Amino acid sequence: SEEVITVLVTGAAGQIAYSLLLPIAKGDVFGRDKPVKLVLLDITPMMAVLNGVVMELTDCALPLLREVVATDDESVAFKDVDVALLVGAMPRREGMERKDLLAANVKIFKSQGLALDKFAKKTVKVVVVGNPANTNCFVCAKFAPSIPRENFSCLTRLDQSRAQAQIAARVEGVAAQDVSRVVIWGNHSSTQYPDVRHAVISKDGQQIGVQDAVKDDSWLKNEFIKTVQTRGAAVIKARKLSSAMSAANAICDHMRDWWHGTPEGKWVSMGVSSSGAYGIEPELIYSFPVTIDKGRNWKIVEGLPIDDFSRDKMDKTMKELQEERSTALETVKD
Ligand code: NAX
Repeated sequence: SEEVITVLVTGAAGQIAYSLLLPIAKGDVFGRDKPVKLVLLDITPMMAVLNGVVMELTDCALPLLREVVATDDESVAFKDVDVALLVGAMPRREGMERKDLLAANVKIFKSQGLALDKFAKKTVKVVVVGNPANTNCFVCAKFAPSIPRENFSCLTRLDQSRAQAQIAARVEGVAAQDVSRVVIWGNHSSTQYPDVRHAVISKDGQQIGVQDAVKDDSWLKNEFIKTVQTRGAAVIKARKLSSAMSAANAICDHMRDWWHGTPEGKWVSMGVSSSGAYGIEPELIYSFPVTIDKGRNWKIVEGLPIDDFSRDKMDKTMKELQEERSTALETVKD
């Protein structure tokens, strides 16, 4: 029988999922010749909306989409999944403290960690998108001890793409894909550190460092970093809704590179379990530059020189993650 990749998307009635399901079902992520089964999880009150999404997927009459399952039951949703894209989370409501949001969402990811442990394939690849993404990922992995820790990641690829795009907009005649080796360090939050100290622009067979191409260190140290850190908020302000198209696109980029491997010499940023590299506390889910081999194993790019400016920013975002973890562990202990 043919091999079908089973892909779970949570928060499937939400706005990111609405931009995410079509590229997956069309073969943009796993391959144009790879059939997929989509499993869509959302909460009970969203089942009618989710049914509308299923109707639309059906109406696309896609050649690779073998089956669609829509459910509000985690024991159904996580059964034998190859890939789990954990997008669903509780949105931040007016007057809600960051702490309240964290508490609500960490409970969701405890429950989904337990479900992964019990029902998913042990080879499952997990991408946590729902915020706070790093800490949710930490909790999810903790409650799925039978699944290797390397199989858990969280999304910081949108931050990487935002950084590449800002550099491209600043340097005449350069496109975002000409910019490589931008690194996102740490938390997917406003403390993240978008680092261009190792980044290069490749154009017409030539390579030039981003710092040399931009020729404005003050802009790179201040406005550039701030713009990337606060881009999500800027989109919300403009659209009155959070990033969805760009987030879905970043999820596809993240998952495609994980599934197929990164091209020779290319790095991508993703939130993964720290090995202790760069003095980051082991097992924290921290965004690092990684390369990925054909066996779907990622490896942190080691040995990059870190100056005082970077060190300070890398430590600040680590500290925020340590604090989030303490709050999270307090919340899930009973
Ligand atoms: P929406 O509110 O449009 O959709 C979320 C969906 O999740 C809703 O349909 C909701 O019913 C569902 N949901 C809630 N609890 C659930 C549960 N226990 N199981 C399954 N489904 C559940 O949000 P959307 O704009 O799609 O964003 C989803 C998440 O992505 C948010 O947490 C958001 O903060 C986060 N983001 C993360 C990004 C990243 O780079 N890591 C960037 C984009 C985005 O802001």
